[in-house]
Amino acid sequence: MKTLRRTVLATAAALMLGTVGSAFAQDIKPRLIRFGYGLAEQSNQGRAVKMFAEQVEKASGGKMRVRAIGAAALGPDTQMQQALIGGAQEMMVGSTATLVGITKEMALWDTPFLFNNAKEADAVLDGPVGQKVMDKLQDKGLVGLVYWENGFRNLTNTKRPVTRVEDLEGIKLRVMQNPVYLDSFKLMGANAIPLPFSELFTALETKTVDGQENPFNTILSSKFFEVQKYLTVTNHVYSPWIVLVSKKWWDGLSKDEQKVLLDAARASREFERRDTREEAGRALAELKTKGMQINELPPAEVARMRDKLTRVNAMIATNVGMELWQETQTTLTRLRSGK
Ligand code: KDG
Repeated sequence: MKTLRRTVLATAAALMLGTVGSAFAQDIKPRLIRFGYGLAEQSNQGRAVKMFAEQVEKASGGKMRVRAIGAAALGPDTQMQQALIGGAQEMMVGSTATLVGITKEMALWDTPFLFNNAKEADAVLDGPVGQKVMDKLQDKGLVGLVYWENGFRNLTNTKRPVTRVEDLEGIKLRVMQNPVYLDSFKLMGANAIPLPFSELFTALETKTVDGQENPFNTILSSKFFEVQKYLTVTNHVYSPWIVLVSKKWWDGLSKDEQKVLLDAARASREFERRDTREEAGRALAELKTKGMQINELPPAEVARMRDKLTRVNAMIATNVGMELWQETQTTLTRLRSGK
Protein backbone atom coordinates (compact mmCIF):
# COMPACT_ATOMS: atom_id res chain seq x y z
CA MET A 1 0.00 0.00 0.00
CA LYS A 2 2.85 2.33 0.95
CA THR A 3 4.52 1.68 -2.44
CA LEU A 4 1.28 2.51 -4.32
CA ARG A 5 0.95 5.78 -2.32
CA ARG A 6 4.57 6.72 -3.04
CA THR A 7 4.04 5.93 -6.76
CA VAL A 8 0.90 8.10 -6.95
CA LEU A 9 2.67 11.00 -5.16
CA ALA A 10 5.76 10.63 -7.39
CA THR A 11 3.58 10.63 -10.54
CA ALA A 12 1.65 13.68 -9.34
CA ALA A 13 4.92 15.51 -8.59
CA ALA A 14 6.35 14.62 -12.02
CA LEU A 15 3.17 15.88 -13.69
CA MET A 16 3.31 19.11 -11.65
CA LEU A 17 6.96 19.71 -12.49
CA GLY A 18 6.28 18.87 -16.12
CA THR A 19 3.35 21.32 -16.14
CA VAL A 20 5.34 24.02 -14.36
CA GLY A 21 8.27 23.41 -16.68
CA SER A 22 6.07 23.59 -19.76
CA ALA A 23 4.40 26.79 -18.37
CA PHE A 24 7.81 28.57 -18.26
CA ALA A 25 8.73 27.01 -21.59
CA GLN A 26 5.52 28.43 -23.02
CA ASP A 27 6.30 31.93 -21.73
CA ILE A 28 6.74 34.23 -24.76
CA LYS A 29 9.91 36.38 -25.02
CA PRO A 30 9.50 39.86 -23.43
CA ARG A 31 8.09 42.43 -25.85
CA LEU A 32 10.98 44.86 -26.52
CA ILE A 33 10.15 48.57 -26.89
CA ARG A 34 12.74 50.94 -28.40
CA PHE A 35 12.10 54.37 -26.82
CA GLY A 36 14.17 57.14 -28.45
CA TYR A 37 14.82 60.66 -27.14
CA GLY A 38 17.06 63.58 -27.98
CA LEU A 39 18.55 64.94 -24.77
CA ALA A 40 21.34 63.46 -22.65
CA GLU A 41 20.66 60.49 -20.37
CA GLN A 42 21.44 62.83 -17.42
CA SER A 43 18.61 65.23 -18.24
CA ASN A 44 14.99 65.71 -17.15
CA GLN A 45 13.98 63.96 -20.39
CA GLY A 46 16.33 61.01 -19.79
CA ARG A 47 15.28 60.57 -16.15
CA ALA A 48 11.60 60.48 -17.14
CA VAL A 49 12.17 57.87 -19.86
CA LYS A 50 14.03 55.71 -17.30
CA MET A 51 11.13 56.03 -14.87
CA PHE A 52 8.63 55.11 -17.61
CA ALA A 53 10.72 52.03 -18.47
CA GLU A 54 10.76 50.87 -14.84
CA GLN A 55 6.99 51.35 -14.57
CA VAL A 56 6.32 49.31 -17.72
CA GLU A 57 8.57 46.41 -16.66
CA LYS A 58 7.05 46.32 -13.17
CA ALA A 59 3.41 46.51 -14.35
CA SER A 60 3.90 43.86 -17.05
CA GLY A 61 5.79 41.44 -14.79
CA GLY A 62 8.77 41.70 -17.11
CA LYS A 63 6.75 40.77 -20.22
CA MET A 64 7.31 44.30 -21.70
CA ARG A 65 10.84 45.74 -21.68
CA VAL A 66 11.66 49.37 -22.65
CA ARG A 67 15.13 50.08 -24.08
CA ALA A 68 15.76 53.82 -23.49
CA ILE A 69 17.93 55.22 -26.30
CA GLY A 70 18.97 58.84 -25.68
CA ALA A 71 21.16 61.59 -27.13
CA ALA A 72 19.40 61.31 -30.53
CA ALA A 73 21.16 57.94 -31.14
CA LEU A 74 18.08 56.97 -33.20
CA GLY A 75 18.21 60.33 -35.02
CA PRO A 76 16.60 63.75 -34.52
CA ASP A 77 12.90 64.10 -33.63
CA THR A 78 11.78 64.25 -37.27
CA GLN A 79 13.65 61.02 -38.14
CA MET A 80 12.22 59.18 -35.11
CA GLN A 81 8.71 60.40 -35.98
CA GLN A 82 9.04 58.80 -39.43
CA ALA A 83 10.45 55.60 -37.90
CA LEU A 84 7.37 55.35 -35.65
CA ILE A 85 5.00 55.98 -38.57
CA GLY A 86 6.76 53.26 -40.56
CA GLY A 87 6.74 50.83 -37.62
CA ALA A 88 10.56 50.61 -37.45
CA GLN A 89 10.62 52.05 -33.90
CA GLU A 90 8.01 51.69 -31.17
CA MET A 91 8.21 54.89 -29.02
CA MET A 92 9.80 58.32 -28.66
CA VAL A 93 9.45 61.58 -26.80
CA GLY A 94 10.12 64.87 -28.54
CA SER A 95 8.97 68.37 -29.19
CA THR A 96 5.45 69.15 -30.39
CA ALA A 97 7.06 71.92 -32.50
CA THR A 98 8.74 69.43 -34.83
CA LEU A 99 5.38 67.63 -35.36
CA VAL A 100 3.63 70.51 -37.17
CA GLY A 101 4.70 69.12 -40.56
CA ILE A 102 2.72 65.95 -39.70
CA THR A 103 -0.20 67.43 -37.72
CA LYS A 104 -0.77 71.16 -38.26
CA GLU A 105 -2.85 71.51 -35.06
CA MET A 106 0.36 70.98 -33.03
CA ALA A 107 1.17 74.60 -33.96
CA LEU A 108 -1.19 75.65 -31.16
CA TRP A 109 1.61 74.93 -28.68
CA ASP A 110 4.02 77.21 -30.59
CA THR A 111 1.94 80.28 -29.73
CA PRO A 112 4.22 82.86 -28.05
CA PHE A 113 3.15 83.72 -24.50
CA LEU A 114 0.13 81.33 -24.75
CA PHE A 115 0.50 80.21 -21.13
CA ASN A 116 1.32 82.54 -18.23
CA ASN A 117 2.39 79.69 -15.96
CA ALA A 118 2.73 75.90 -15.66
CA LYS A 119 -0.70 75.59 -13.99
CA GLU A 120 -2.39 76.94 -17.10
CA ALA A 121 -0.23 74.73 -19.32
CA ASP A 122 -1.14 71.56 -17.38
CA ALA A 123 -4.85 72.42 -17.40
CA VAL A 124 -5.01 73.02 -21.17
CA LEU A 125 -2.61 70.26 -22.26
CA ASP A 126 -4.24 67.60 -20.03
CA GLY A 127 -7.79 68.82 -20.77
CA PRO A 128 -10.13 68.54 -23.79
CA VAL A 129 -8.08 70.90 -26.02
CA GLY A 130 -4.85 68.96 -25.48
CA GLN A 131 -6.64 65.66 -26.12
CA LYS A 132 -8.23 66.97 -29.35
CA VAL A 133 -4.82 68.01 -30.69
CA MET A 134 -3.32 64.67 -29.66
CA ASP A 135 -6.14 62.73 -31.36
CA LYS A 136 -5.28 64.39 -34.69
CA LEU A 137 -2.03 62.36 -34.71
CA GLN A 138 -3.86 59.03 -35.19
CA ASP A 139 -4.66 59.68 -38.86
CA LYS A 140 -0.93 60.14 -39.43
CA GLY A 141 0.21 56.85 -37.86
CA LEU A 142 1.09 58.16 -34.39
CA VAL A 143 -0.55 57.73 -30.96
CA GLY A 144 0.09 60.46 -28.38
CA LEU A 145 0.00 59.20 -24.79
CA VAL A 146 0.81 62.25 -22.63
CA TYR A 147 2.49 65.63 -22.68
CA TRP A 148 5.64 66.19 -20.64
CA GLU A 149 7.19 69.56 -19.78
CA ASN A 150 10.10 70.90 -21.81
CA GLY A 151 9.42 74.26 -20.18
CA PHE A 152 9.44 78.02 -20.71
CA ARG A 153 12.06 78.95 -23.28
CA ASN A 154 14.81 81.55 -22.77
CA LEU A 155 17.49 83.09 -24.97
CA THR A 156 21.27 82.50 -24.90
CA ASN A 157 23.94 83.94 -27.18
CA THR A 158 27.64 84.81 -27.41
CA LYS A 159 27.30 88.37 -28.79
CA ARG A 160 25.66 90.59 -26.19
CA PRO A 161 23.18 90.72 -23.34
CA VAL A 162 19.66 91.09 -24.79
CA THR A 163 18.16 93.97 -22.77
CA ARG A 164 15.69 95.10 -25.42
CA VAL A 165 14.11 93.56 -28.54
CA GLU A 166 16.48 95.51 -30.85
CA ASP A 167 19.46 93.67 -29.33
CA LEU A 168 18.37 90.58 -31.28
CA GLU A 169 19.14 92.46 -34.54
CA GLY A 170 21.51 90.39 -36.70
CA ILE A 171 22.08 87.62 -34.13
CA LYS A 172 22.30 84.23 -35.89
CA LEU A 173 19.76 82.44 -33.73
CA ARG A 174 19.16 78.70 -34.02
CA VAL A 175 15.46 77.85 -33.87
CA MET A 176 13.55 74.56 -34.05
CA GLN A 177 12.49 73.40 -37.52
CA ASN A 178 9.12 75.09 -37.24
CA PRO A 179 7.57 78.03 -39.17
CA VAL A 180 6.27 79.89 -36.11
CA TYR A 181 9.67 79.89 -34.41
CA LEU A 182 11.30 80.93 -37.69
CA ASP A 183 8.83 83.79 -38.31
CA SER A 184 8.77 84.90 -34.66
CA PHE A 185 12.48 85.54 -34.42
CA LYS A 186 12.69 87.05 -37.91
CA LEU A 187 9.95 89.48 -36.78
CA MET A 188 12.27 90.51 -33.95
CA GLY A 189 15.22 91.11 -36.27
CA ALA A 190 17.21 87.95 -35.58
CA ASN A 191 18.73 85.89 -38.37
CA ALA A 192 16.73 82.73 -37.53
CA ILE A 193 18.40 79.46 -38.59
CA PRO A 194 16.41 76.18 -38.24
CA LEU A 195 18.51 73.19 -37.07
CA PRO A 196 17.76 69.82 -35.42
CA PHE A 197 18.49 69.75 -31.68
CA SER A 198 21.11 67.03 -32.26
CA GLU A 199 23.25 69.52 -34.26
CA LEU A 200 22.85 72.44 -31.89
CA PHE A 201 25.86 72.10 -29.56
CA THR A 202 28.30 71.78 -32.49
CA ALA A 203 26.68 74.72 -34.28
CA LEU A 204 27.18 76.86 -31.17
CA GLU A 205 30.71 75.56 -30.61
CA THR A 206 31.79 76.29 -34.20
CA LYS A 207 29.94 79.65 -34.14
CA THR A 208 27.79 78.55 -37.07
CA VAL A 209 25.11 80.17 -34.94
CA ASP A 210 25.49 82.83 -32.22
CA GLY A 211 22.61 81.75 -30.01
CA GLN A 212 19.61 79.57 -29.33
CA GLU A 213 16.55 79.40 -27.09
CA ASN A 214 15.60 76.59 -24.72
CA PRO A 215 14.44 76.04 -21.12
CA PHE A 216 17.00 76.37 -18.29
CA ASN A 217 16.99 72.59 -17.81
CA THR A 218 18.19 71.96 -21.37
CA ILE A 219 20.77 74.78 -21.26
CA LEU A 220 22.20 73.03 -18.19
CA SER A 221 21.95 69.35 -19.20
CA SER A 222 23.22 70.02 -22.77
CA LYS A 223 26.12 72.11 -21.34
CA PHE A 224 25.30 75.11 -23.53
CA PHE A 225 26.95 77.22 -20.81
CA GLU A 226 30.27 75.94 -22.19
CA VAL A 227 29.64 77.69 -25.52
CA GLN A 228 27.23 80.51 -24.58
CA LYS A 229 28.02 83.64 -22.53
CA TYR A 230 24.75 85.52 -22.16
CA LEU A 231 21.40 84.19 -20.90
CA THR A 232 18.32 86.43 -21.11
CA VAL A 233 15.20 85.35 -19.24
CA THR A 234 12.27 85.94 -21.63
CA ASN A 235 9.90 82.97 -21.05
CA HIS A 236 8.67 83.75 -24.54
CA VAL A 237 6.84 80.43 -25.04
CA TYR A 238 5.93 77.31 -23.03
CA SER A 239 7.25 74.26 -24.89
CA PRO A 240 5.70 70.78 -24.33
CA TRP A 241 7.22 67.41 -25.13
CA ILE A 242 4.90 64.61 -26.25
CA VAL A 243 5.27 60.85 -25.65
CA LEU A 244 4.49 59.06 -28.92
CA VAL A 245 3.82 55.44 -29.96
CA SER A 246 3.88 53.94 -33.44
CA LYS A 247 0.18 53.35 -34.32
CA LYS A 248 1.15 50.37 -36.49
CA TRP A 249 2.71 48.76 -33.41
CA TRP A 250 0.10 50.06 -30.91
CA ASP A 251 -2.80 48.50 -32.86
CA GLY A 252 -1.10 45.08 -32.51
CA LEU A 253 -1.02 45.26 -28.70
CA SER A 254 -3.61 43.69 -26.40
CA LYS A 255 -5.85 46.03 -24.37
CA ASP A 256 -3.88 44.99 -21.26
CA GLU A 257 -0.57 45.92 -22.92
CA GLN A 258 -1.98 49.26 -24.08
CA LYS A 259 -3.18 49.94 -20.51
CA VAL A 260 0.29 49.19 -19.11
CA LEU A 261 1.82 51.78 -21.45
CA LEU A 262 -0.87 54.44 -20.82
CA ASP A 263 -0.75 54.02 -17.03
CA ALA A 264 3.07 54.20 -17.06
CA ALA A 265 2.94 57.29 -19.31
CA ARG A 266 0.56 59.07 -16.93
CA ALA A 267 2.76 58.19 -13.94
CA SER A 268 5.85 59.42 -15.84
CA ARG A 269 4.07 62.72 -16.65
CA GLU A 270 3.61 63.51 -12.96
CA PHE A 271 7.21 62.48 -12.23
CA GLU A 272 8.65 64.44 -15.18
CA ARG A 273 6.83 67.69 -14.42
CA ARG A 274 7.84 67.55 -10.73
CA ASP A 275 11.45 66.70 -11.58
CA THR A 276 11.66 69.36 -14.33
CA ARG A 277 10.22 72.13 -12.15
CA GLU A 278 12.46 71.23 -9.25
CA GLU A 279 15.53 71.26 -11.51
CA ALA A 280 14.47 74.52 -13.25
CA GLY A 281 14.22 76.15 -9.84
CA ARG A 282 17.91 75.63 -9.21
CA ALA A 283 19.22 75.62 -12.82
CA LEU A 284 19.53 79.42 -13.08
CA ALA A 285 21.79 79.59 -10.01
CA GLU A 286 23.85 76.69 -11.40
CA LEU A 287 24.21 78.40 -14.79
CA LYS A 288 25.45 81.53 -13.01
CA THR A 289 28.12 79.50 -11.20
CA LYS A 290 29.08 78.03 -14.58
CA GLY A 291 29.95 81.59 -15.67
CA MET A 292 26.88 82.68 -17.66
CA GLN A 293 25.97 86.38 -17.51
CA ILE A 294 22.23 86.40 -16.77
CA ASN A 295 19.70 89.21 -17.17
CA GLU A 296 15.89 89.40 -17.13
CA LEU A 297 14.24 91.15 -20.07
CA PRO A 298 12.49 94.16 -18.44
CA PRO A 299 8.65 93.86 -18.37
CA ALA A 300 8.27 96.78 -20.82
CA GLU A 301 10.50 94.96 -23.29
CA VAL A 302 8.62 91.68 -22.75
CA ALA A 303 5.44 93.62 -23.60
CA ARG A 304 7.08 94.94 -26.80
CA MET A 305 8.24 91.40 -27.68
CA ARG A 306 4.72 90.13 -27.03
CA ASP A 307 3.22 92.83 -29.31
CA LYS A 308 5.62 92.00 -32.12
CA LEU A 309 5.06 88.23 -31.77
CA THR A 310 1.26 88.25 -31.62
CA ARG A 311 1.39 88.90 -35.36
CA VAL A 312 2.12 85.16 -35.79
CA ASN A 313 -1.07 84.33 -33.83
CA ALA A 314 -3.29 84.96 -36.87
CA MET A 315 -1.28 82.39 -38.86
CA ILE A 316 -1.48 79.90 -35.98
CA ALA A 317 -5.25 80.38 -35.59
CA THR A 318 -5.71 79.73 -39.32
CA ASN A 319 -3.49 76.63 -39.26
CA VAL A 320 -5.07 75.02 -36.20
CA GLY A 321 -8.63 76.10 -37.07
CA MET A 322 -10.65 78.90 -35.50
CA GLU A 323 -12.80 76.48 -33.44
CA LEU A 324 -9.78 75.00 -31.64
CA TRP A 325 -8.18 78.44 -31.29
CA GLN A 326 -11.34 79.91 -29.77
CA GLU A 327 -11.80 76.93 -27.43
CA THR A 328 -8.23 77.44 -26.19
CA GLN A 329 -8.75 81.17 -25.58
CA THR A 330 -12.07 80.51 -23.81
CA THR A 331 -10.45 77.87 -21.60
CA LEU A 332 -7.65 80.26 -20.65
CA THR A 333 -10.08 83.12 -19.92
CA ARG A 334 -12.06 80.80 -17.66
CA LEU A 335 -8.90 79.57 -15.88
CA ARG A 336 -7.76 83.16 -15.31
CA SER A 337 -11.14 84.21 -13.92
CA GLY A 338 -10.91 81.38 -11.40
CA LYS A 339 -14.09 79.71 -12.71
O1 KDG B 1 14.88 65.75 -28.88
C1 KDG B 1 15.04 66.97 -28.26
C2 KDG B 1 13.90 67.84 -28.66
O2 KDG B 1 12.73 67.12 -28.62
C3 KDG B 1 13.59 69.02 -27.80
O3 KDG B 1 14.42 69.27 -26.79
C4 KDG B 1 13.21 70.13 -28.70
O4 KDG B 1 13.39 72.02 -27.36
C5 KDG B 1 13.78 71.44 -28.35
C6 KDG B 1 14.78 71.99 -29.27
O5 KDG B 1 15.23 73.12 -29.00
O6 KDG B 1 15.04 71.32 -30.30
